[in-house]
Amino acid sequence: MPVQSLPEKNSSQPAHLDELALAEIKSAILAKLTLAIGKEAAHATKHDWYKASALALRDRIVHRWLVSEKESYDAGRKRVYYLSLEFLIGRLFTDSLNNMGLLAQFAAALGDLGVGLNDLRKCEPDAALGNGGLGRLAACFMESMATLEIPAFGYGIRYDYGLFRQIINHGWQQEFPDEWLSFGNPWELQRPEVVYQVKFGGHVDQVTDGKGYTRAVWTPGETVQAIAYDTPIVGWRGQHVNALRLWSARAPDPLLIDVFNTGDYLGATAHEARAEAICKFLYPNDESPAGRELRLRQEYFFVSASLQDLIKRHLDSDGQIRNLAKKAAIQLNDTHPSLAVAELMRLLVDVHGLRWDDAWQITVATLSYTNHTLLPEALETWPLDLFQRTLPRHLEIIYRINEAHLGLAEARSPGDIEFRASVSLIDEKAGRRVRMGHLAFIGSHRINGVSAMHSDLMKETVFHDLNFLYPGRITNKTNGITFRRWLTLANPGLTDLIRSVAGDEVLDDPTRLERLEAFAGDSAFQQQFRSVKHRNKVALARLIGERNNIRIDPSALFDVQIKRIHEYKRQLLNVLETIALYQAMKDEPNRDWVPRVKIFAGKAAASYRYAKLIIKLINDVAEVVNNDASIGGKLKVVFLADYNVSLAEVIIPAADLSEQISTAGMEASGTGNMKLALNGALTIGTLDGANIEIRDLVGAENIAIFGLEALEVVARRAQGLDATDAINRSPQLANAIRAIDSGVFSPDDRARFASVAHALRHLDHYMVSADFDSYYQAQRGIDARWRAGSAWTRAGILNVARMAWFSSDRTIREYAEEIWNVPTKPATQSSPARQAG
Ligand code: 4GP
Repeated sequence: MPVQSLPEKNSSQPAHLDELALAEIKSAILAKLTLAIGKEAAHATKHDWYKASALALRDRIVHRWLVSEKESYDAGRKRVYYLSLEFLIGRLFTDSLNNMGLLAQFAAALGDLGVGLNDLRKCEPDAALGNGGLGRLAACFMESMATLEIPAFGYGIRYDYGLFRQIINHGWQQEFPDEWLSFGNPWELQRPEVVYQVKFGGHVDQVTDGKGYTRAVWTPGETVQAIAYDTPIVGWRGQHVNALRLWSARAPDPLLIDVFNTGDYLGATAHEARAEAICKFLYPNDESPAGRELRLRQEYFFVSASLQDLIKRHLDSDGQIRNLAKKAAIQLNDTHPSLAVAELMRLLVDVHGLRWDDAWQITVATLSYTNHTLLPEALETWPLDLFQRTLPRHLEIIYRINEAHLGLAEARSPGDIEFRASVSLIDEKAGRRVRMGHLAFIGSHRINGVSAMHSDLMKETVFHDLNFLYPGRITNKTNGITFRRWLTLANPGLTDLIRSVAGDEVLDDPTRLERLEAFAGDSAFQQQFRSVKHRNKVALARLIGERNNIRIDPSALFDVQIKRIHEYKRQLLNVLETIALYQAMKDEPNRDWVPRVKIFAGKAAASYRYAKLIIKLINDVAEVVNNDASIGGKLKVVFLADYNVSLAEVIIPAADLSEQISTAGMEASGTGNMKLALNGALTIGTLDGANIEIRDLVGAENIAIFGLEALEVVARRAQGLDATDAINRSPQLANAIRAIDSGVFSPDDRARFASVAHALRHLDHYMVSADFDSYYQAQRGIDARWRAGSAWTRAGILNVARMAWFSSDRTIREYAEEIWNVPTKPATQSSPARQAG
């Protein structure tokens, strides 16, 4: 079967196009161009065409949206609310076209108008309203919730600037604002009538009424307005549309005219700037007190607006505040929205007049919380004084929740002061602080981790004592990814090949991927599989040539590590292996080396200096290796700048090897691991996060596992962090560290990486040195497999065939059944999906 790529034909489209529909689409696009953009076709830029097409598509989505809304409203259905400070969406144009079944029609209509759909696609900026995995998961979940026809709202912040744009300057990361809204945003609908007041500061008084009841009255010191912007998210086959509602902040009085007229122009808008700072920028650096305050204000702002909005919707349709838990399920994505516990209590008790105990029961029944990391620094805590200043009423509420909770703790473990201190909502150790992870836990009926191992570790580590106090609340929901974006759209060639053996039904039922198994050893099929991969690699090689001016050979092994730069993700381990391999090649230039291209991409948090130094190291190593003629181009190192969803969509289909090499016990799940395996890459990885479930499903022989296991990491750390033993055992490691330390890669500043060398020798918290040998050996095993050609391809095909379980549709079904208690569209399934674990 011929393999074609966008935009000529996409896998989900009918073979022949309806002429009438085509004419209608053309005239819709032209009408938008004239009436909404104000341009003649002859003068329109690509960007104008993109916007006109997006608006024409949006009209069609909005019709479905209104129908979806009406249906769920009329049926009085329970709704899901997904509260997340991050939605890492990427582009929506082809995603929405594909889900609406309109990709071929739009491509043909635009073709007739003399415009290429693929060119227009690139005009759309990525919506990068997230940092990494947690934000991308939220985007996959929004798509799956629409696909499964769950009435759902995503709630977040409409940041003026998303995740920073990364530029690599002489090897160093530099951050620039991401001006994603500068050309407008055709997807969103501003809702000027949907405005809520969000209050901050002030003081609380206890007021006794005529009947002798005392109640708290909060007199806030500041009000900020939240205005809604809705983006429709359409599910696969276009049957259901949900809204992603993002809040923008503004001051109630935009301009103090009196002050302005005195000539103090800055003073007249200072309060506006303070209000608008809330939605200015994704994740302000929270190293400074001002940054921390802004972060807390962001969290409360979006939580309060979202809860007010969903309660209003509930009251409009049900009328009874007491029924909230029956009609609404609120999922807290990480601790960022955990103020929802206190805010929902405030709204129920102070505003809607419920009794405390009833309000608490409703709160716990409505809320649930997903934890995404065990890193203690990511479990937010807020200094009491900041909290008191910003949210005095909420602090009172938290104290009262804590009182009952500590009473429970005392009953469970009488006289155990340490136990009480460990479960308390207030951390008394490092200055008094409010523990937001604890608050989310106590206020939720279900708490979930994102892979089997992560959920188990939650019980054993960060939530050990809370799990003892509230047994049965922790559950696991292993992450998933939407196959529509990460297979169908990102890899149309592979999709066509899969359809040729698994039938078109595979687009609705991923369990049909299993049908590939029968072809895994078939040499003709293998050849087709390889040629799809090769074409994707040619496309990536072209992009690398354009962006980095590095020539790479598409037939080399593409070894890919793409994710946030973090010590625990161990890009450093990968670089060390790169250096060791380079040295080995130099030592024996005539050996039959497997040609490799090491591809890195990812951003480091602006304030994370060590991670930024690792980026510099990768680029410095690249400079030396790529320009050393003595190794005959057998090894190339590429750092692709400004990693984002759209770049991932190009890299992933072209990857041969997927690096999932985190220190065991530290990666909660990973989702890049799933995307890469689904696209036929083999994984080299540790027994960490969802790698374990991937191994269980693809089979141990189709994945390369290495390194210390989580328990061994704990045991080794307990013995100390010195890695002299590991270095003494491994000449390759010793040489690689020496090269870094002596300035081989930094001749302009030989001491640049001294801190890295020191950490590798004596502060090996992330087990980079400890795991080096095992990793190096596993990589040589990869070389051997790669040489075996057919066996490599077979393993790649089996990876694809066995990934069905990692569809985010499966994950969302589990949330719906086991946490939210909402029905979903029945699965179209030919055979039961294989279970992991
Ligand atoms: C990430 C985890 O690091 C990753 O393992 C997981 O797959 C992802 O969440 C989705 O659950 N965590 C974050 C974060 O992105 O900011 O903590």
